[in-house]
Amino acid sequence: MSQNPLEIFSHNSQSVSRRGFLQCMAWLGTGAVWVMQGGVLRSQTLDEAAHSLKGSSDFTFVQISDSHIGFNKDANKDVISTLHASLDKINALPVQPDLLIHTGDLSHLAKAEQFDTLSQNLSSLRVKDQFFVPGEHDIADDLSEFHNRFGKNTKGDGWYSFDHKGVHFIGLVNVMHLKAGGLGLLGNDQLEWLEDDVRPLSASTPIVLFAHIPLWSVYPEWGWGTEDSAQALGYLKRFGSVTVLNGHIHQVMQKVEGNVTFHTAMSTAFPQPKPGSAPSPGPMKVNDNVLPTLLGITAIHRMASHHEIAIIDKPLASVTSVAHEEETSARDQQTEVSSLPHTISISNFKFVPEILSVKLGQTVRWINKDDSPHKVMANDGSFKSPLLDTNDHFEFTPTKTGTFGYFCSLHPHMTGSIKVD
Ligand SMILES: [Cu+2]
Repeated sequence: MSQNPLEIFSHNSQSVSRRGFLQCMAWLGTGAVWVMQGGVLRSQTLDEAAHSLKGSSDFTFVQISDSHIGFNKDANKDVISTLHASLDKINALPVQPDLLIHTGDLSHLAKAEQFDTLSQNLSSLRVKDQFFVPGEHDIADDLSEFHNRFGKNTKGDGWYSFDHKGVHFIGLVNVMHLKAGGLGLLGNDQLEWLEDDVRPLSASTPIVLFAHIPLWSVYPEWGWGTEDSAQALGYLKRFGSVTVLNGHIHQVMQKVEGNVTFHTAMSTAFPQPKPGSAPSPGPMKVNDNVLPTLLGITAIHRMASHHEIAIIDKPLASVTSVAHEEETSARDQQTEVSSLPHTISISNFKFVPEILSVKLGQTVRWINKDDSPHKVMANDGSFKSPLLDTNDHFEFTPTKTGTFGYFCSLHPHMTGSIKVD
């Protein structure tokens, strides 16, 4: 996992220009297929896939991700419409998938009405077997709103497994109990459960593992990875075919490592920048006619005979040529930093200033200037904010001297400290 993330194969790899990337997306939309064979992903043309899927497809399932219901900023003011475009495409598939998997961030702010809106919309699907894992946006103080609707019959923080036509599916939760300076986390309880869960399976059982934050090191600088994923994957080493599906990064990235194929999905709501190509992750404003090509669904076809999994990424619309220069980044306009004393601005997924000195008795105020929510949490748990949406603030008055570390409990790579004297 020591690859430079920019060198990891993806549709927008260095080998293709931006124009090529968009043509690639359009090409995908018209039916390029990713096939996993013996642990290696390969692409097929539409004709090949249509032929091979028609006769030999055992079953298909579809993945959507990162609906962010409730998001209404510039990057996409109408996340319901773009969700609907995905759902319409799923309903129109010539072969209806057996299952739908949603890989998290159903909601933007974990509000009851946002979850309800998603449920209502998903009820229009012909696919009735729907499976979910939470994203960090689905946690308010806890996962209760998510659990009440989507986490029934799950274990621990919401992990579970099930079998479908010979494939063992495992849904994992890696957005809870995150630690300052860390990444996504599965935790010991879940790892132990996973080890037990797969123990009775024969090594020839195909495994599909899904979780919100990537279970591979996409870009740890932005928190795009899971601290203890190697241990989880260690339990799956003996299996011949393991497919890992994630969301969170709002773009397609794929990697094959031994018997494991990793795949991240696009968001139905808004795109995020390529790793390292912007000051921070977060909603990316792009030209309106580009947006539909960056939002999409993933259809995965499982072939009965060859233990192959074909992955089709299907953008909502096809745009054949849009110049790179037309893109703008919302974050370019987000460098505003408050000059008020004792104020920490949360901007571009950073606490500014990172270290703040105050006198005992003075109040510290955090203001979120990002289009993404954040949540301030003391390293020792002694104070925590509610979920802070854009322009929300939180105040805390230290009652003793010393240096106090804190982090964002949604994005634990964001850290800061307060020096009180
Ligand atoms: Cu955050």
